[in-house]
Amino acid sequence: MAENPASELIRVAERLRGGRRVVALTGAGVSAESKIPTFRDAMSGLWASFDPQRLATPEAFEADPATVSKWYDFRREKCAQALPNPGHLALARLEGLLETRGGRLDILTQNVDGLHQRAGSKRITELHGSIMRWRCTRTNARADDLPMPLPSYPMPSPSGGWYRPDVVWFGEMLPEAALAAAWEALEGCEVFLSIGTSAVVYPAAGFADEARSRGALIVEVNPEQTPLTSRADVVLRGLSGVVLPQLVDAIMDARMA
Ligand code: BJW
Repeated sequence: MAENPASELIRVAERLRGGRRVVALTGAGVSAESKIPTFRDAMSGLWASFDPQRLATPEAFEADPATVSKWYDFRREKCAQALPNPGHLALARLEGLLETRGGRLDILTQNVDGLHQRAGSKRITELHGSIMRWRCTRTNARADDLPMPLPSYPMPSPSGGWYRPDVVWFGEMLPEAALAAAWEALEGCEVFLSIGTSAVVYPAAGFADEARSRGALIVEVNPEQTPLTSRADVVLRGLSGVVLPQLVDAIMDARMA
């Protein structure tokens, strides 16, 4: 993989240094170096023959709640065992740096693994829910303390429903509070970082254009091309666990210069 020209990194670092409002939209790629497979990676072993895009729907749960519950429980355990990687930690550092200058970093994450929280980031909006929580299909009551693994698939809830993962499936609305927080963050955004996402799932895939319409610099961090690449002002090619620490170091260097 080719290294990014230092000038590009410095350009973004300069804007981050001068910026007060930064938004980071994160996707599964940010957690890839924590050994959590990205959403579109083939699942290994037992799950190799299942298509994640088909399992992540209300229709799949309706048709086969046992298989869907089991798949999410398998992934819940993987997420619980995973550790934040240098990319998560760099974003937590960036938040601290911006805060000391009276600025803020809002992380809008499509990830459901809770690794930004565990890395120490504070301003996090979970757009697609959390895999660590379950929700009753009858009452919507949430539970984040169910045994791991679950005792049965699916697991009945006390009110006569089933526990489903508290995530947002295709065709479902994002939580209202999460959407409101996202729009508020985008409102004053000066630098928009799109990190480790294939930029195809809406509404999150539309956030970069919203930020651009408000004058933000659009930066993509990804080892691969995405539909956003051609519309980004700067593309930093590479793994987020490598590029993000370089970026934060560059801000620090510029501060000391
Ligand atoms: C690295 C890396 C490293 C690898 N470092 N990078 C407008 C137009 C068309 C369709 C729609 C539209 N509005 C709504 C829709 C329908 C639908 C949608 O967007 N469909 C598209 C597929 C076309 N959206 C919805 O249904 C949403 N609901 C909604 O909008 O409600 C209103 C509505 C409904 C219906 C119609 C119209 C309006 C809900 C979306 C919910 C998505 N949920 C999931 C599952 C969550 C639970 C779970 O995890 O199981 O969220 S789907 C899945 O995709 C998951 C992810 O969060 C999401 C995004 O994936 P992400 O994060 O980008 O991961 P990958 O795997 O795709 O990409 C990884 C990237 O990382 C790659 O680019 C790699 O190169 C990179 N990478 N290693 C940096 N080390």
